[in-house]
Amino acid sequence: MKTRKIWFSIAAITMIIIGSCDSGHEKKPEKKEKEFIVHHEFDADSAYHFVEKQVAFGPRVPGSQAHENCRIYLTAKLSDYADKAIVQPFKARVFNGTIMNGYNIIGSFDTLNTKRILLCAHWDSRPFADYDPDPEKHNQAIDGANDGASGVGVLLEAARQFKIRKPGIGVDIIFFDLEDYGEPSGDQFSGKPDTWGLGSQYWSRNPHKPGYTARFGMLLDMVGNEEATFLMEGFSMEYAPKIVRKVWTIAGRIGFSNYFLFKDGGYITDDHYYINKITGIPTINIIHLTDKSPNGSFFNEWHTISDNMAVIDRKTLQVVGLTVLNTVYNE
Ligand code: AHN
Ligand code: ZN
Repeated sequence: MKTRKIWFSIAAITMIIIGSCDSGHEKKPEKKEKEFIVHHEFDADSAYHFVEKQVAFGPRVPGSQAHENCRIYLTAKLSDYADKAIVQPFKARVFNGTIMNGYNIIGSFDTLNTKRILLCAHWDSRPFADYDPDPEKHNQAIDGANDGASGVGVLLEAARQFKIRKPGIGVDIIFFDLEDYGEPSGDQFSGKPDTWGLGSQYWSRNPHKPGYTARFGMLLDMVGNEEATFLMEGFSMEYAPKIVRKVWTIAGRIGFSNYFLFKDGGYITDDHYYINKITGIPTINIIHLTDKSPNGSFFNEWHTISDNMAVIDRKTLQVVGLTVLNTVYNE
């Protein structure tokens, strides 16, 4: 009798082991693909309106009244849409040695969630039209409708959407200041490094929350031109190749493969470069790059006084907005 009992026990244990091995195979977590749900809501007119509002203040050159008025406007909008909004003031030495006041504007959703995504754009506009075809205009400030306001406009509309439908993950939207105060090209060009992205350099060294981190970041720059092409920018591919491929794949999946091209672009020293280098958060740049422009890799009106509302196209704002929203909602 005893031996029969032992035999039963051995058989039972063996069955349990085989059984658990089997279910272990089926439950391999990396094999379980999350179902992709397409998010359709993004109001292009609303995004366009947010771009228009910024441009209407006049060039948002740091130190100017327009800059201050726009800061108040953007802070109010983020306070309205996000769970928490703050302004991070800082001082930075610009290329000519002057110390200037800058303000990063930050809106956070689901503030206690430790899983986070960072979305960013720069809100200042360039004080010099140093690439204008007319040399007389090289010292004029630009509207920066595309270079600056477009990315902020798309993210404000994204914020408005996040208030309607919660992202399901923590999100921080940062509008960086003093991105575009880089040393102007010209006769006395010294080639000083790191004169661009002063707001992102400051934030990367002094994040709004100590020890802040995120799964990944997406920077939007020049996302408003008609039929814009988003090439795979060099630093993004160096620091965050998986995120580039993830986002480009999502863009293709929702019908925007004509905009997001699986084609290498050049290396652009932009806010994402400092975020990657200083914080280690893998961050990509969704930036209009082309090889057709007379200005090299940027859009035709880049750093000219013609970077105004006339270059903004609702469809492109929509394409970028939906790509960003679908990436966030499916994370
Ligand atoms: C350089 O041209 C080195 N960086 C460009 C970054 C930029 C300027 N983004 C918008 N305006
Ligand atoms: Zn610029």
